[in-house]
Amino acid sequence: MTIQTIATQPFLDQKPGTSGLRKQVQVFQKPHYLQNFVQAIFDSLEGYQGQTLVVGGDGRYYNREAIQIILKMAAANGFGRVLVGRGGILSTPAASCVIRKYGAFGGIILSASHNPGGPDGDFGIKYNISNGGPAPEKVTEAIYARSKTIDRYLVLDAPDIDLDKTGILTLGEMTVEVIDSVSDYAQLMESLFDFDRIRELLTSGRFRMCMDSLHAVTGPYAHRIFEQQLGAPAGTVQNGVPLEDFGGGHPDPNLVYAHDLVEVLYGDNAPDFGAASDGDGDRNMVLGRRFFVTPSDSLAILAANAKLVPGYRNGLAGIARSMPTSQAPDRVAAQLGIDCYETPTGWKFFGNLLDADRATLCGEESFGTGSNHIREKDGLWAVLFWLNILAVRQQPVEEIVREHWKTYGRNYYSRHDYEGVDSDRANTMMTNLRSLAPTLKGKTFGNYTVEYGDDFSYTDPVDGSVSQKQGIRIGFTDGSRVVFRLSGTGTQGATVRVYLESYEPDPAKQDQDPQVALADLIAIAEEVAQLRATTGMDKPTVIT
Ligand code: G16
Repeated sequence: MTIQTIATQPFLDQKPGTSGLRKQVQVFQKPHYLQNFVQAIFDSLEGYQGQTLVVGGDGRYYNREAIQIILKMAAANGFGRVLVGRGGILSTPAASCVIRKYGAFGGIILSASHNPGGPDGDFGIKYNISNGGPAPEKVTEAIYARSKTIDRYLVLDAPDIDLDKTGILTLGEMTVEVIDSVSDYAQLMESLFDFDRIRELLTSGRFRMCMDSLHAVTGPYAHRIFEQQLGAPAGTVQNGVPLEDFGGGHPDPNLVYAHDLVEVLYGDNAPDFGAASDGDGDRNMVLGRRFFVTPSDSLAILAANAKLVPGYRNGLAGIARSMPTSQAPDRVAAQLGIDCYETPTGWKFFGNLLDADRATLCGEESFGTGSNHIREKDGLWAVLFWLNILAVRQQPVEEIVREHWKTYGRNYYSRHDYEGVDSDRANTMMTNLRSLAPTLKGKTFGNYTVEYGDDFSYTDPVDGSVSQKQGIRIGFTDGSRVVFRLSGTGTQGATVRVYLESYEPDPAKQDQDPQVALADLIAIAEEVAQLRATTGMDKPTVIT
């Protein structure tokens, strides 16, 4: 087996977005495209010779081919060992768990998360550092810079390896360990949650749950944990076989794309609890019977109930949420006397806070919740957290949420997405908003008076790094907010995201439809951003 040096030319579009490099599959299939990016990652790292790399993906189309390429490139570049999930499968949280558990140098995760898969769908790749979390911006910027000058990559001339049997193989001088994709992760979950109590609940005959894995990566994890370890009846996990194209669906756990689950939970004889996760298993959606829990509320409720869960019994060091996430968790943090950090969108911004033990729980409005157990958000962890709370409190989901609102007030919340917008028009809109926002202070819109308008900038309290232009915020004197951002995870055109939030302390007024409660703010968003004219759309494509 010889190491080949292949001459190549840079692609100029390899700038990682909110979470790694995401493109259509056909882009990744272009000769040298994936290889260039992988070599740019390796060239940006120091000290990995002889070290361990973790590799796995969400099983989408092109996962297996990409893994074979990465293994041969890792061997040629001098890694000592690669741990790869069987069949090339590792959910994003499982990859984070494995990196940490085995002291790996880092990991490469292949996923375009919630974006559709298949030959005409999307693919993605991201690098995670030794704490198990997504590479911080200084690393992704170095990778991008290198991708623009790259002129060669190294690859071992070797046959493909068998990814379907666990065991230890060699590839040149490098060891490849094909590991069970589920067991390390399942063990970690068992160490955090009261499995006996959850088992009691799931086998009591008084409680039914439905888990929809959307034909994506969590199928094997959910079968093992819910059905085999916790005794939930067979059939509890639906769409539990990962498919390369996710069965043609859109593996995004929200009210629009997880509609099968929504129908079950809002139908006759609905189960007590429903959950879904996304393509790579880091997102979650939680439903009670005929009841949707917003991700922001979910984070707040997990924080308020953390002491009921063994892994968090000693309390929380702090909470962190992304800027567009509702301020519901802030209220819990205030009550608990702990800090609540507001970070830009992107899980990578939580890494330093978790490493420095400033935050224990983190969450985002984009259906991501997690904790210091790993350095990624974690879909099944959130589901188990909820099950643990339900097992202890023995109340329906809806009752728990309503009691929470009574205590802390309700943060009405909604996100309006306009997908597939012309990029130039979307960028112009953001530029206009950037100049307009600071001029709005003191201006009134109906009952609302603007308290501040800015473009969110974040200074990391641990390493002092500054991230600018993270979203236009318009805050009102009563704590309500409208936020505008462009998504950093799409692959076609631009997606405009509008985040809307208002606060209602009065329990008598906490029962409105959020779209009704937020109607004035929705109108203000239209007025300041001219959304209809910019997007050419009458209404958002997705409302969550
Ligand atoms: C990624 C990031 C999240 C972010 C989400 C949406 O999630 O890890 O932190 O909230 O994208 O980002 P955007 O609004 O820029 O599209 P995932 O699940 O796609 O990896």
